[in-house]
Amino acid sequence: MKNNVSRRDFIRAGALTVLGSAGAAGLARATERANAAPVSDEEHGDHPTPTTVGVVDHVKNGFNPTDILTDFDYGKVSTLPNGQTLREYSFAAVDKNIEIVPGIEYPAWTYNGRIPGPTICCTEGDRIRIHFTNVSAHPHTIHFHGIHPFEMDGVPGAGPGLIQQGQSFTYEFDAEPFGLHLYHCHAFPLARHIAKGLYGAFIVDPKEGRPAVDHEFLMVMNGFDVDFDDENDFYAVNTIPFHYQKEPIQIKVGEKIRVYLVNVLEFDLINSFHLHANFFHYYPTGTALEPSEFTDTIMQAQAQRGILEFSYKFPGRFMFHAHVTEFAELGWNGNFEVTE
Ligand SMILES: [Cu+2]
Repeated sequence: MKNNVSRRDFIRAGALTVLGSAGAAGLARATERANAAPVSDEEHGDHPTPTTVGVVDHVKNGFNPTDILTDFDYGKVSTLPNGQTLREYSFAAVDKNIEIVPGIEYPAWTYNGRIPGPTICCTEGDRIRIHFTNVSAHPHTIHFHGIHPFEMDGVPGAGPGLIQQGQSFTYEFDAEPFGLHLYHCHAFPLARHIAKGLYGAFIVDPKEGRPAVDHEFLMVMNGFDVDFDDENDFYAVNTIPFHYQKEPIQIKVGEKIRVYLVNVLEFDLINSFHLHANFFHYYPTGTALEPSEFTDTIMQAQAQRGILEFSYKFPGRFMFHAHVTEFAELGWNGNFEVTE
């Protein structure tokens, strides 16, 4: 069905009539300003892009995107009789309302009540064991990217197939190959199950490790279709639009930074990442220890991912954002605050 109302019309109209929140109205005003042409430099003020007014309730949401940058989860660790490291995780599929922008709650489907789900971290060759319980109102699975047996593929028709409400299953496999991967629900309709929030990052370190850095950050590029017309209304890194614009990521001049960047965006074919006033080394899928590119902008289709490494030469507040301007204006932009 072709909609006569554009996404931005929806945001304006929705903010003023249906959703009626001050925050959404603020976004509408900001978006209108951004769309009005020409806009004088004076009107832009200190804000290079639109933003929302106010903040979402991170406590009620149960997660904060600032924490998700670094909450790498190594699981409950033990050693198997054969000497192999075992990492165990408990995952529950949970229906939960998430406040995406101030005043707008999205009826999400989550792993463990957060979007993205836990960031699984391990070393190549570790045994991964995921105790999965579905307490959502819909059937779900966990499909991991990586190399594993058919019955652990987490798709309908493989192993237990769909995990129904109230049921459990334990996914178990060895982590390979090393690299930056992801997991997501593979129930159908697939786009809806992913867009609702059932995904996360799966990081497999090489046995010899990666070179030491000062900061490692996880960034999952996502978006939300809050009116269910199969078009995204908001875009973000780690779920909350504009979050790192309001709360810049704190780093220092010369520090080595590694970003694990994953694109899970549904409904739009291409996402992108652009770093201001800097260049980064790029390792596609993280499956090699030598970068393939030295650049300031990369693009990723859905489920593409890669590792970025860089340092800042100068202090300042530097933007990073989708180079698709529409995505940036609807939430996918943030800042690194670089100090001496
Ligand atoms: Cu699902």
